[in-house]
Amino acid sequence: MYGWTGRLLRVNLSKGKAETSQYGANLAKAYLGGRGFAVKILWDELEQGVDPLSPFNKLIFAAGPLTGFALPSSGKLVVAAKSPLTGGYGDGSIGSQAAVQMRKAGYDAVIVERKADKPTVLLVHDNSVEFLDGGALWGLNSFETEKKLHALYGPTAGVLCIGQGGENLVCFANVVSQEGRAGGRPGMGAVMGSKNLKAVVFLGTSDLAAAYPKEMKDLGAEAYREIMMKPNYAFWKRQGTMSTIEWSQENSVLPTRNFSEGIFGKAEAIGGFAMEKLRIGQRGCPQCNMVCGNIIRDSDRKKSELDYENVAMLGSNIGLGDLRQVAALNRVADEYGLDAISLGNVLGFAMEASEKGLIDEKISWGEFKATKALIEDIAHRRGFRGNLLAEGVRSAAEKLDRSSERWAMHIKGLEISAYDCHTTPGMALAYATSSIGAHHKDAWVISWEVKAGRSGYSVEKVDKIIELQRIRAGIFESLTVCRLPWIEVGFELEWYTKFLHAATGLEMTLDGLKLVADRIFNLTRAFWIREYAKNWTKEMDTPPPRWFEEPLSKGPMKGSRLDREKYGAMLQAYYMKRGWDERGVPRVSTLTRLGLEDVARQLKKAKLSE
Ligand code: PTT
Ligand code: SF4
Repeated sequence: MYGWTGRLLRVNLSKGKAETSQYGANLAKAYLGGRGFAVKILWDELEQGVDPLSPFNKLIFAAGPLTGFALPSSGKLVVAAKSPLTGGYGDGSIGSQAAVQMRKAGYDAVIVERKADKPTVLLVHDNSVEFLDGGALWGLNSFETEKKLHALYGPTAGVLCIGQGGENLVCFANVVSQEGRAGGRPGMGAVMGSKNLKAVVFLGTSDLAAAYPKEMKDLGAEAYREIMMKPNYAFWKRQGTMSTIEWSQENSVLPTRNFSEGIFGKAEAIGGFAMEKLRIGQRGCPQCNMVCGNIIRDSDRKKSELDYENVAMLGSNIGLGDLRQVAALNRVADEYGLDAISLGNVLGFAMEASEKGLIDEKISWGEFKATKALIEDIAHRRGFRGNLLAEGVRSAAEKLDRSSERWAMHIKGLEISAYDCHTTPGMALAYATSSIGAHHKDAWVISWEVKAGRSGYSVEKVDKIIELQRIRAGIFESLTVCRLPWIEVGFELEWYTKFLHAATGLEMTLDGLKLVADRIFNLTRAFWIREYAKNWTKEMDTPPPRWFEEPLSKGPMKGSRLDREKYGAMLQAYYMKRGWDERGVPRVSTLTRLGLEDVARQLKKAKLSE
């Protein structure tokens, strides 16, 4: 095969053994890589009902056939496992030298099984796999850990590691790399910690083999040039994702005080232009010429890399309007390896619970020092509140007071990312039907919806969401290239079919890729259904009551809220278009059409589908 290395590395941490296997072109063509490989492996190999933090969960690092070639923004991989936060399929995308080095070491994916009996660092150097004592690193934060590993293995080594959050099994701990790249929102860092795996280091020395090397070289050079010529490139380079703060504020969708409002009085102070004044540097993922990580010095004098989601969730959502302080919380989240989106949610939840007198501790909106101390408690699962919040808002609401479920802002257990949906039913549906819970990565429909007319619950919106899910959840997550060149500067999708051809020799049209995307999406859905079994209901695809019951009280969209009945009808229209039944379970005919006959058989045998 070209493009793909055709090799998987399977690591057994309890035995300290590793073995390589080959896979064939059929798997490659049917699932592409990244999320496609991850969900296929988890479906095939995980026992239904496995405890996500037990040795029997599997942690997967998977790249795609473009990863590591000299192509725009191709330095990403997917980290996946059954999620301890949601109990369903979980993954995240991470831009890291580790993606490039893993492929150069000769692997498209690494499957980590069982649990080491002591803290371990996995060192993968081409064909050599070593299980090193990670005892000296255990307890260090992600920045310290990475620094030590780079000192040992050189600056170009690819490192993925966890901070104290992952070690202490915080359910929304993620995996960190390169001091500002982080991935695996639904607790992939906790799964890594549960396996006593502190870090993975990749060193690869082989060149990747392309089917058409000359075409690949020319295309790559042309593509980098093309991106730089795009009209929005210059502004993107100035602000990256940070300009979304101003956009969200203008459109009343900036999450504010635990998603109770869509505008924030101090939005300007934490926005893209404020960031520009404080910026001291920029960095990004490998192979990228859009470098979007903007660094400022935080209120603790440390460097912190800012992104929209982090700033909104650790800023407006908790009522904090000082960008340097927001940056300090963001830095702490990276150090501990805690997902900043879920963290902003649990903090907002705690502040609201405090305001309503449901917890003893006083923690007020926008209070910096107390918030920082609370994050420390969460990362170490210290005391009642640290432990409670380390489980995420769904679990916290169940344990605290059932009335708080109304404003525990999650879908299927994953905390909502940074777009308030009181006024955007399409975005609410996109969150509700995402592959991993309430994340915007599968369908960021909101920018289109705001232009197209936000109040409607139309079939056109359903179509748009499905279209975006095919492109984003399917194509980008399986090729594991960054989607931002496409979204932010309008780098056309056709480029990716050309890249795929040059890398693999495969002639696949966009429609062909979308079919693969549907296969992956339905398999992911089947994974959730199998895990939740009899407890699966369509209510799992429904946003929290707050957006239906508590209208916005401020700004131009004052009085707006979602309509439950219309949302329900839109959800049913979505199911129908997807070929799912009225509970959102894929029909046998749908699975069969996608070549998932065995999945259909298994769901039927377990009496989970019609
Ligand atoms: C992603 C989610 C996002 S989405 C952000 S900011 W964003 C948050 N980043 C965090 C962080 O940083 N530190 C931390 N401790 N927690 C964080 N949680 C949040 O995680 C990221 C970029 C961004 S910045 C986005 S939109 C795009 N996401 C992509 C994606 O998902 N797939 C893809 N093929 N391309 C993408 N390109 C963009 O990548 P998750 P990264 Mg990330 C510090 O991880 O779990 O997917 O959640 O990966 O390398 O940091 O790049 O306004
Ligand atoms: Fe990474 Fe940003 Fe480049 Fe995407 S645009 S590859 S997130 S630096």
